[in-house]
Amino acid sequence: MSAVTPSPETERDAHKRMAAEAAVKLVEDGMVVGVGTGSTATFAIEALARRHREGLRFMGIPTSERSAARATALGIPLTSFAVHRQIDLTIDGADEVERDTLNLIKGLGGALLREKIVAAASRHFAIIVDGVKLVDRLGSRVPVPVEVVEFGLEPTWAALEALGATVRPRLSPEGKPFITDGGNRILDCGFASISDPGWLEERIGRIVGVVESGLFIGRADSVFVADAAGVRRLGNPHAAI
Ligand code: A5P
Repeated sequence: MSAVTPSPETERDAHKRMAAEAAVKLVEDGMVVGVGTGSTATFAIEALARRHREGLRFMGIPTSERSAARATALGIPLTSFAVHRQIDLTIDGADEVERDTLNLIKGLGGALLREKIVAAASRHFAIIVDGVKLVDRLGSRVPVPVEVVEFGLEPTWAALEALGATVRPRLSPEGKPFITDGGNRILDCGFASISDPGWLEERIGRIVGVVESGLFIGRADSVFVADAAGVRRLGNPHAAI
């Protein structure tokens, strides 16, 4: 049997790891921690597992089945909203961060609904990204993922187009319709450049058939950004944790 050589960490991966490590330093004994989804959040899960092995006591609430499985495999104790209604600190990735406002686009990993529920229940919402994700205006690099129910997908799609979106249904790597943890579909909505993301979030949310959008407006308390120059923290450095 030939040994599988792990692929070397790319520069971007190294930046994601640096941002994750910096944010995980915020975790304190006894906290309930929201556990994000995606490649950057996976570095945070690894750092959380290491701190847990070192003796830090905390419990996690995961934002996806994928992250729950990874956290469990690494020995992180998990809890649920049935036991803890409030989360002290959530650490999650993002697909775009608007540098002046810290508004976000999330959901390219497909977990936006649980991510937004977890963010809304968090006293502190920390975002971890590599520098490529910082943008002057949301929508410039990635579409806005919109989670919709399967029934009536076509009129929901048309309503999103009426808002100016170029709509593409999300597919799995096998080319089948992508199904979220909640059993819904995702429509990726290109808006080119979004001048009023708060207005857009509100208008998308009013469409019947929409479950949630990947616009996270006014939710991030701090953003850890890593690039070749190191890690910097944006937002209020004195925000309560
Ligand atoms: C998951 O649904 C997303 O919101 C992720 O947080 C986001 O896509 C960032 O993922 P990466 O860290 O893999 O870029």
